[in-house]
Amino acid sequence: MQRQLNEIEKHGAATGDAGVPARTDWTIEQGWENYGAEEHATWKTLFERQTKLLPGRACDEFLQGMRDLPIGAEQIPDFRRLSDVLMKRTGWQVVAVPGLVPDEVFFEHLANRRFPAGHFIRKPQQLDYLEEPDVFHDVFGHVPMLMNPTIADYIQAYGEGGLRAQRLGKLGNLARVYWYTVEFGLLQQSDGLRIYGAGIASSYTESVFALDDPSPNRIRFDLERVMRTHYRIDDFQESYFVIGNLDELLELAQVDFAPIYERVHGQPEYQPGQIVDGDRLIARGTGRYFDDKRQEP
Ligand code: HBI
Ligand code: FE
Repeated sequence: MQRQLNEIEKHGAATGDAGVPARTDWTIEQGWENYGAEEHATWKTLFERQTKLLPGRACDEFLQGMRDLPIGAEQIPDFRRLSDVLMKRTGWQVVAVPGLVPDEVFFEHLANRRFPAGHFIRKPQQLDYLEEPDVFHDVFGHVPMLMNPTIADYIQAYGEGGLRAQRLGKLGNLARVYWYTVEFGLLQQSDGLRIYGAGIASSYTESVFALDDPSPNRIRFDLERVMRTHYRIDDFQESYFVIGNLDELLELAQVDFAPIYERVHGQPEYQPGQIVDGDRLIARGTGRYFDDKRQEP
């Protein structure tokens, strides 16, 4: 997280000379008319390969959300058109931001059912990995799930929970819940494991790795367990946490986290690849991919 925040400061370009955003909520105009042919072409490349890959991999709700949205291969979507459809369905909007925004600003948007989406698109040489959320990650990865009423309410609750967690000094714990659900969550469907996390759904390589590679652990989601688990922002996850259905997230949104933060406080934390007593394992990972990497010079 710290590393991500430092990134914000470097992005003076989107802010004024003093690094201060023009609007206090950090929103900007998407400036849809200003995208060039090359930027639309990058979107198309990403869109087409991901759209081929996801049927049978993304959960049914994701695929349905995608079908119902004005999103296609030819152009980067116009946030105004997305918001029109989204607003009618779940009361959400998509607003443009320059990239990562401060936590408080991010939570305030979510708590008000506004999804802040990066307005820029990655460069053609960064197709497979970038750290900052761009329009492909934010729109392709997150917005289809926001068409689902359950996820729509869960992410709003996360925004409200984020503001509370910040006051309690527990943002680290909450961020892990977000990470292992909204960003990297897997769902047990009757016909097998599926992706619902946006970080996976917007990544070609991780969409395959998370479901098919024997290396990572796949562990039944447990709130306290996840609050105690570190995550990696620079590579595939070593463990994925699996929910049984999306309604589990809504139950989670109704839980008062304050006493749980207290319980978790001072207890041992877990490394991303660690398996611990009490884990309900869906698949124990071989760790192979990560071991190989650690041996690289
Ligand atoms: N800003 N644009 C954007 N997108 C994010 O996902 C995001 C952010 N700022 C803070 C943040 N995420 C996280 O640090 C919180 O979820 C904890
Ligand atoms: Fe994201």
